[in-house]
Amino acid sequence: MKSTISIIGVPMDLGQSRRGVDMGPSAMRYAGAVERLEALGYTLHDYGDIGITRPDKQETGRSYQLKNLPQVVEANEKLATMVDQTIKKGHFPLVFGGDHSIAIGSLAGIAKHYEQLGVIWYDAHGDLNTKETSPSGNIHGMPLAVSLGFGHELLTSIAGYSPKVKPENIVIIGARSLDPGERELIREKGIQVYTMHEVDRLGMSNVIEKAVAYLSPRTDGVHVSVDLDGLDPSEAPGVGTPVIGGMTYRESHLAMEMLAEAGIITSAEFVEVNPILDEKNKTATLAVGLMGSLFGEKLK
Ligand code: NNH
Ligand code: MN
Ligand code: MN
Ligand code: MN
Repeated sequence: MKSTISIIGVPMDLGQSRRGVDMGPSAMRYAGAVERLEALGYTLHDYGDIGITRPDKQETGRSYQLKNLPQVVEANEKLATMVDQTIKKGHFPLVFGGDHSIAIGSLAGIAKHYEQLGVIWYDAHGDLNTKETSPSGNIHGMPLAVSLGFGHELLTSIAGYSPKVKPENIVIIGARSLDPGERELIREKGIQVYTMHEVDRLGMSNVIEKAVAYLSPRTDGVHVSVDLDGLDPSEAPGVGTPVIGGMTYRESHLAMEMLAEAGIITSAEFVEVNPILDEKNKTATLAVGLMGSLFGEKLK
């Protein structure tokens, strides 16, 4: 792993309907992210938070097709540029959300640096909706589809190219809430998905071994996108869309530790931490612990 890590915060909650996830970057800093990684011997650059334009009136209802689209596009364009610059400097980009729509900008900034970028999507959801299949109009349910080139053109064309990733380079882990249109896209494109059923049956250790064995030979870099709602809400209560029956604290640490051992991860993001819905910063603290494992705490 690179020895310098660049943190970029994206304090945005416009890709979904519940206020508070815009405070995620602060909460993870407060939980000691920088100190935790410095203690492992990395050099940290905290670039602070990117500026978010708030709409006059935030769209939150169910009737909107793509909520707060212009502002989500603007934020992701900015993020893509920032991420691109950190990679050009030779740093490891570590992005703090914000809601998961920011993965659009992360991947837009990252993917141009790789021929075959792999993606591990650690999430209760597939985030493979388009305007047509979305049950909510929330852009945070769409970033993986957008990165594959499906969705509104203003989103797919961020950073001036599309698609960012190929379906065969994606592995989804922890899914337990997939919408009908997402299931169809998964089937049609042959995307690798380890649902909670597979996590239960195989155990997390086998799931990560298989994911690493699958991605290693076909990719030249792997982005891991950690949506905290991938974990069980009993352990990660501070998220906007909790889904019962998720991955445990232990399983999640094991996953991060095994990814550290495999040495394949080249960029990461931690998203959907909502301090307003949290219990004494439990979820942000959990996220920072997972960062420790991902960056090799156990190997030191
Ligand atoms: N699939 C639902 C939607 O598109 C929920 C997505 N919510 C998430 N995704 N938190 O990770 O609205
Ligand atoms: Mn998500
Ligand atoms: Mn999710
Ligand atoms: Mn551990």
